[in-house]
Amino acid sequence: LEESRVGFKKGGMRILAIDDDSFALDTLADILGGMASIETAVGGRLGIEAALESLPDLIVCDVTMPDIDGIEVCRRLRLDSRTSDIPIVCVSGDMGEAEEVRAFTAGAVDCVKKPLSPALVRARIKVQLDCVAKTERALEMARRDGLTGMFNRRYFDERLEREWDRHRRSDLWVSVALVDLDHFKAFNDHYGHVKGDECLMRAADALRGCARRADEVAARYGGEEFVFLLPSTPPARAAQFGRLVCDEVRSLGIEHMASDKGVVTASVGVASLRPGPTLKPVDLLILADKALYEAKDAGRDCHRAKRGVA
Ligand code: GH3
Ligand code: MG
Ligand code: MG
Repeated sequence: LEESRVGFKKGGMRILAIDDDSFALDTLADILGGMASIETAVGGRLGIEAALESLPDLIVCDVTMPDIDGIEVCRRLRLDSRTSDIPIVCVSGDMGEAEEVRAFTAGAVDCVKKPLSPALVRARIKVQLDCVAKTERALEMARRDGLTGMFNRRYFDERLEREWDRHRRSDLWVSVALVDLDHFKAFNDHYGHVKGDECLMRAADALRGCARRADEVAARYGGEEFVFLLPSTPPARAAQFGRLVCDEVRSLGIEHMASDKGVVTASVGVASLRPGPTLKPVDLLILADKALYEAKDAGRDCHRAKRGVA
């Protein structure tokens, strides 16, 4: 869910409006209707539930509500990691200086006063929506590799850490596959860096296509190395995946006269572990690195798989 919030927006922006007065909600929906898709919730308790359920891009929340007031709604949504980054704009009829300070202290990004001026509300909300879009673009850039557009190592490491914690509570295997292009220094020396970059981009496209399950992550680990995160994947399936990756790179058929294979190939090291109390994510990568070394040693253009005992 968190993922879908920071990913490229497929639809438009979504705003959740919270108010105890359903007539006020209709008014708000009319004012904001052209700017985003509007969801409404009546009262603070339902508002918090709706926020957690739909993870909107922005929340507009009335301050004076009988069940849970808007300030408390702000505070609670701030404390929950799932909603803590969603900007909240407070709306109130009698917003004095002290109440405005309370709203900002609780985590609101802006305050608007009732009766609502449609033009002013739209202008202020637009500022917030633009800010959300800018932040999302920046987040997306921060987790992508510049050359290939793949996820980068930072994002991979974060995801591995998260999956690791999730798997620790289950009895499932988590697997990774390290992919290293063979004789790539020789490719650069023979064809030049520009062709080397093109080769990396083509390999990246092929590798991205290998990660078919929604929870699998393909990333550029650095240089001519790529890595896959394969959650809930037992050793046999992970090894099969390693073979598929090798086949995919070879079948691109990218000429490599400086390699004995004649085309660009990859070596793959696969590792599977069941996260135990003493193991860390880095142990899985160390294991994959050992398997990769064995694949290189066995003549390249092949995969080797290892499993660890938890
Ligand atoms: P091996 O088969 O043992 O993996 O040999 P190798 O030559 O692939 O490995 P080595 O680590 O010696 O060289 C990796 C090369 O990858 C060196 C570097 O110039 C190249 N490389 C790394 N990043 C990039 C990049 O972004 N663009 C280009 N064109 N080349 C890169
Ligand atoms: Mg390498
Ligand atoms: Mg290499």
